[in-house]
Amino acid sequence: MYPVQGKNLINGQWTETKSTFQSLNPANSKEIIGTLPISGEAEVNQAVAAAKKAFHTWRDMSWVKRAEYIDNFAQLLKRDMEQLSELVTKECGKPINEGKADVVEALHMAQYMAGLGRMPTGFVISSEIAAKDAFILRKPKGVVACISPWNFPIAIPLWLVLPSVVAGNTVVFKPSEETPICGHRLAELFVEAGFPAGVINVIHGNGKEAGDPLVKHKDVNTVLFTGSRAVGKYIQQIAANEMYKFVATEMGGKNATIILADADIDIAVNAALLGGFKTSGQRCVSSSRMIVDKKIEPEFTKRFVEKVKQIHIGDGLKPETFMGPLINQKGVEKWKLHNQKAREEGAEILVEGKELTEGEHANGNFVSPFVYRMPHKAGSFVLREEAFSPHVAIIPVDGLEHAVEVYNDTDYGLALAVITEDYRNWRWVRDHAEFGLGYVNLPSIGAEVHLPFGGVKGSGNGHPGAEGIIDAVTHRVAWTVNHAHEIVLAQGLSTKV
Ligand code: UN1
Repeated sequence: MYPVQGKNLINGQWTETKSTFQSLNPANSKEIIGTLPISGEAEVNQAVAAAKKAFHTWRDMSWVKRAEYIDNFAQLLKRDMEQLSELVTKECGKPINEGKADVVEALHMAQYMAGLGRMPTGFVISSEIAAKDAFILRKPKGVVACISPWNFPIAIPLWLVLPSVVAGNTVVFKPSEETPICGHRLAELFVEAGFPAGVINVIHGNGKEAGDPLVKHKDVNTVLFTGSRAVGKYIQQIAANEMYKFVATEMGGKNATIILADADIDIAVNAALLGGFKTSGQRCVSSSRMIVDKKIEPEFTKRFVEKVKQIHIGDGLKPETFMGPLINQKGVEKWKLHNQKAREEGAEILVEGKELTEGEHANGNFVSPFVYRMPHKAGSFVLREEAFSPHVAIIPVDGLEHAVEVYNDTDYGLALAVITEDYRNWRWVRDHAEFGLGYVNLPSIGAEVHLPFGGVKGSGNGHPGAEGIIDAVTHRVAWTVNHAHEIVLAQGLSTKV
């Protein structure tokens, strides 16, 4: 079954290039998951041309008809659930339960978009003039570029691709070069589901050689991106040069779980463990800050640290594994840098994270959790920058308002959780904290696809993925129809010539 020979999908044809790259299992770098073409400007040009050509017939179909292709695709996700889940675990390292949740989330997006094909696509609005009907309706934009990350290699591509195509756009999809075989498998299923040639094109390669020309291509109207803040900002800058180019970016966070003095401590410890360490801290919404009221901080910390020390780290295919490897050595280096910075900035280390390099961990990017206590410090690197790894700060605070002030002191604003038994507290947090996804008595992870997924400040540009992306891939146009035999204008405008 492995290694898989992945290819580009351009205009319904499987194509290759002269040079290739490999996708490796992060739990065992000796295992090659697949080989893929390295694409560049030439392949991008072909893929965009194919999408542009297909747009003319695809947009002329009804939303209902387009949604039927998505329904076909949903059936295939169900059929292949087990293999896809295993592939996610093998290619991005997260434990098999998380691999499966990724595919289930993808299926939910497909079901949701298949249903959306039968939902209203606009409104009828009364005109000032009785003989006129005014409509607001959604029209597709054209060619949409979808650039997706490795941490949800099946679900996130579909948050971007499926709303685009149900609305009548055509797509060029570039999967992350860390999880390209998941992208290739999706491409195979798009073909099997019957999407016409050119409607969804898939090209493989890295950001510089394939992503950059794709984003800059004059015929790409919209770029949907989920990934790092640096790349998201770069894409925003490219789009700012063109009047017509629109981008929706989702760019990570320095998320927190806020634990107030009245918190149920069992819920607090559980939420902190799940939010901090599921996916080895590699979710955009992972909590790397536990902001805890001083009144309960010692008890919380004691119980949290005890549990952290019991976390089982290993190959995600083993049922006992809670934390798989980091995605690559760069991820390990980033984790080390954050740990080092914490030491330099005066953190009190509570769990000394280690790189695991022996026995079953010998060939993977395994690390164990790093946990420290540190008072809030303005300008701190480690309390403000995203670590994207199992690296967690416990920050003691004096009450509700101080907790929110500390929470807001980063350039990000993606996800937060608040643990409290008092509805007045959670409402205050909701109204004063800067975030896109908020949770009460839950971890900061676990969003559902029919909710908008995105953030504010450095976490996004206000155009969330999943539910929200339909706004990014459609123009809302006004359409006014006169039923009288004469022209009467609004605002009392004279029609006398
Ligand atoms: C991400 O963090 O990159 O909300 C995506 C969640 C998942 C999606 C996470 N449904 O935890």
